[in-house]
Amino acid sequence: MIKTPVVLTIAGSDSGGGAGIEADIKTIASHNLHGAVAITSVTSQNTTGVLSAFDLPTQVIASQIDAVCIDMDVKWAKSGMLSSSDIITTVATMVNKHGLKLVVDPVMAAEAGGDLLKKEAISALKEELLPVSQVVTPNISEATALSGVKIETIEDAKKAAITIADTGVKNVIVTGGHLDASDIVYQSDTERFTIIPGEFVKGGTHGSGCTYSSSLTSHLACGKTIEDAAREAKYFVVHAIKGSQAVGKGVGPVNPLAKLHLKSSNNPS
Ligand code: PXL
Repeated sequence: MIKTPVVLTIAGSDSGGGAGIEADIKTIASHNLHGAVAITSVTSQNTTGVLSAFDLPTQVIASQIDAVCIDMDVKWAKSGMLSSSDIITTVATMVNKHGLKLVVDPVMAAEAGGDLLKKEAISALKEELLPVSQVVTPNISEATALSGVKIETIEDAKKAAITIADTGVKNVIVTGGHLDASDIVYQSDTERFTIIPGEFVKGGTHGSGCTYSSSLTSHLACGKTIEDAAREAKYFVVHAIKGSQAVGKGVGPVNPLAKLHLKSSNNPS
């Protein structure tokens, strides 16, 4: 029997169910893979914003990662909300200990507002976690925070990607938000850029970054190249936004299961 790949998500919980570990697990499951979790922080949150965040002790985070990795054959993991430099140091140590291939979603803020990363932790992200990671998936504002490059054009995004790759991370994907909604994939070993074209779509976007990075990690865990995985993940997140359901009073959550429901029920929407 062929073993199902296990994807580990190391991320925060969103009580509103739209982003964070909740989005990750839905996304990984809808790629027909097994998702395992290490929760870093418990946020009290809804579609209008973050009310509070409680970070778990670093030993508890490390012990969740140990528990999963000593039992299951985990090759690929993704990280989301890692709110402090202590948590980032712990995750970097565990990535080395278990030889994980890591996709970093450098989460800094919630879509509806609210900081999810302490400002002091940005240097730990650059100095400790990115050097041991395979891919980082910043949006425009995260790419600016990581590189110091103000991004207004695709050329700016390329410059930011090269600067971020200087940390040692092998691949940088600057996602969405450009004038034409395209993503830019930079592979540092070949210095190759690939532009993944996109479209702006209407729908809830809360959790779109988590969903994108989980889909990307799932495809990489199945052996896809970084370019193919980036194409598939973009396609996946567009459907999750288009298929979002009207929930809450603020920024609506993406629906990572939208495509499954369309397939199974002939739902015309
Ligand atoms: O989408 C970024 C994100 C990541 N992790 C958690 C979140 C959010 C956004 O709200 O709540 C826990």
